[in-house]
Amino acid sequence: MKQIKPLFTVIAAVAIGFTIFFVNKEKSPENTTRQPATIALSQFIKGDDIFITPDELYHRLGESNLVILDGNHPKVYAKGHIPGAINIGFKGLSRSAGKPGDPEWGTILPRQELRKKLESLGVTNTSLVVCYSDTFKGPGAGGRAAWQLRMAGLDNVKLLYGGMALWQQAGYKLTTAIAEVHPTSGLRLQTYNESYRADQSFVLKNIDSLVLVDVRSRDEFSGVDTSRGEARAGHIQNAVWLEWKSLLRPDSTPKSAQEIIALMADIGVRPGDDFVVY
Ligand SMILES: *[C@@H]1O[C@H](CO)[C@@H](O)[C@H](O)[C@H]1NC(C)=O
Ligand SMILES: *[C@@H]1O[C@H](CO)[C@@H](O)[C@H](O)[C@H]1NC(C)=O
Ligand SMILES: CC(=O)N[C@H]1CO[C@H](CO)[C@@H](O)[C@@H]1O
Repeated sequence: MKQIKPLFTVIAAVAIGFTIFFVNKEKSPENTTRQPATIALSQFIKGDDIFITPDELYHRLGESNLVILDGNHPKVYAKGHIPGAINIGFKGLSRSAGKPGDPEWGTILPRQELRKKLESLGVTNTSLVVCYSDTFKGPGAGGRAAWQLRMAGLDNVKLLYGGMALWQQAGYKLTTAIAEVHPTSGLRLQTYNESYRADQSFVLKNIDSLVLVDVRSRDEFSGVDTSRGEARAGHIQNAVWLEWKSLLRPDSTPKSAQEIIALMADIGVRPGDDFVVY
């Protein structure tokens, strides 16, 4: 059976998953807002590989091999998005037929369907794909897409550091112009890398030894909040709670590696340990 992610791969999942946290309702005029904190990607394992900074993305806008995927709700996208970004929403690369709790609902599209979908979005095997979202309105969507694309073997896939909020704080504009899409063909995807996911049978089989981390709100964890469409209230047996927001700073960027290590230690996870997050 599958090996589960080492600590920093999963931290990446979480960081990847939930980058933005703080939203400027107004579009900021260029360069009138404060400068973001120094960005030290190399403190994270694979940080330079996984993230792209707002400055780097800005300087690459317009490059022919760049595909920007916006994971926000279509209504948020319509109000403003990064120039050239194509809206895929939260479940754009996932199976969405049926309802939460149905078998396979919300899981990654089968490989041939994913390939067609990505070709329709203009992705080739040499594209640089940048994913982002707005965490309050599209929580985790950018990271979810980046995670799925990496699982399918596309290695030139990046998550925008700090998401849409840091982009704006850095002084870069949003647009309401709908991006032109240039469909492609000939994309090659790998057989999915199964080390990226833990399925139900794996979790059940290992339930007594596994560290399971529930990253939802405290009320969802405790079963008080049943408003999110989950099939059942509460959490998986033995899961520990660490809310996704607690890994982020108020400016939507990840906390430092040292702070994250300390938070993980509080739930009994040390660097190098395996765990499953949901
Ligand atoms: C393109 O496909 C090849 C072969 O499958 C793979 O080795 C390479 O990493 C892919 N490139 C990107 C950018 O995903
Ligand atoms: C699957 O992903 C893991 C974690 O990123 C990596 O170590 C491993 O080499 C990958 N396996 C394949 C077959 O690409
Ligand atoms: C869009 C733009 O011109 N942004 C600039 C804002 O200011 C910083 C530093 O002062 C520049 O690096 C950006 O290019």
